[in-house]
Amino acid sequence: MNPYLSISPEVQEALNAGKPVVALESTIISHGMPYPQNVETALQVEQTLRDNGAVPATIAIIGGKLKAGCTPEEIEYLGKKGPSVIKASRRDLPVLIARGEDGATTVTTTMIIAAMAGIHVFATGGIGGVHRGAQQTFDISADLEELAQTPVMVICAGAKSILDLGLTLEYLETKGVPVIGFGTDELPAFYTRHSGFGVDYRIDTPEELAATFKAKLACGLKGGMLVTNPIPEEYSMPKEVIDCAIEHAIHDMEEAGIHGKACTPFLLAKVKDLTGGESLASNIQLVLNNARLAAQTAKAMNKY
Ligand code: PSU
Ligand code: MN
Repeated sequence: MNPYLSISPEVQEALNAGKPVVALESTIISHGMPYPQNVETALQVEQTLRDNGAVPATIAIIGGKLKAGCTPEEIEYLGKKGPSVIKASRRDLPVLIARGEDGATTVTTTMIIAAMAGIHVFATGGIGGVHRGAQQTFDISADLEELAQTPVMVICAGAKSILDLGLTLEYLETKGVPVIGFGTDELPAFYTRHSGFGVDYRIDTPEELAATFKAKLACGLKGGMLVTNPIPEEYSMPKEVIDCAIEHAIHDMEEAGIHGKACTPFLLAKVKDLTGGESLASNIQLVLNNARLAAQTAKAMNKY
């Protein structure tokens, strides 16, 4: 086994017994939400997975170890440290390991560590993608390349329109990543159920999600699958409100000269401030909704 990988006893026992396990990321804890809502949400997401019959594996890098399964104390530690924890993408892993440092895992690194541990289902909020203006900046999230090469099903609420959603879909098509709408033909845009862009396929049951991903794995087709699960209607935000906040946030980002890996955390925090915290409440609900679907899908994976 990889000497840098550290699987928690509970997760290891579940994997050995063939029980459903769902991976969770830690950048959403350290960079995606403020303290203490980040820790409360992370623990609530774990509880939601348990209530739905799956074992949670919150993934992070702690003291240079690739952790699959964090304790509540470790989650509290990452949440309290917040953005001072390094946001760790694929390129950062070797340095953090060699230096024995901490890192918050993005979708990319959560997929990498989940796959090392043998976990195939991962629930989160939103993924990174092709940023608006990428024609000039080249800012394309490593999440898309990871979906192209690592065998993990990522269940999210679509992508925020801080990204260029059309170009993000084009990129995923080129890389052979199936984009599934759960119960919808339209790509959801995180806070809202509508983006105006179609998904590749609509799937209505966790059983069919599981059967589809199993088929991909069995054929040796490289890479993951993106499942986009719309935010429940009652928690969704009016499209005009969120679009306006995003335009404003992008303007402020350009004015402040922010670029590179700081873009996404800056935009997330700005949008939250501009919507007076309403977006944070939606954000929490959509993650819980994704956790429920992920638990059901992980259970179905064991049957197919
Ligand atoms: N989008 C969100 N919430 C998040 C992120 C993205 O709506 O928390 C985080 C995820 O960890 C994702 C990362 O993998 O940001 C993407 O960062 P970048 O755009 O720098 O690749
Ligand atoms: Mn980027």
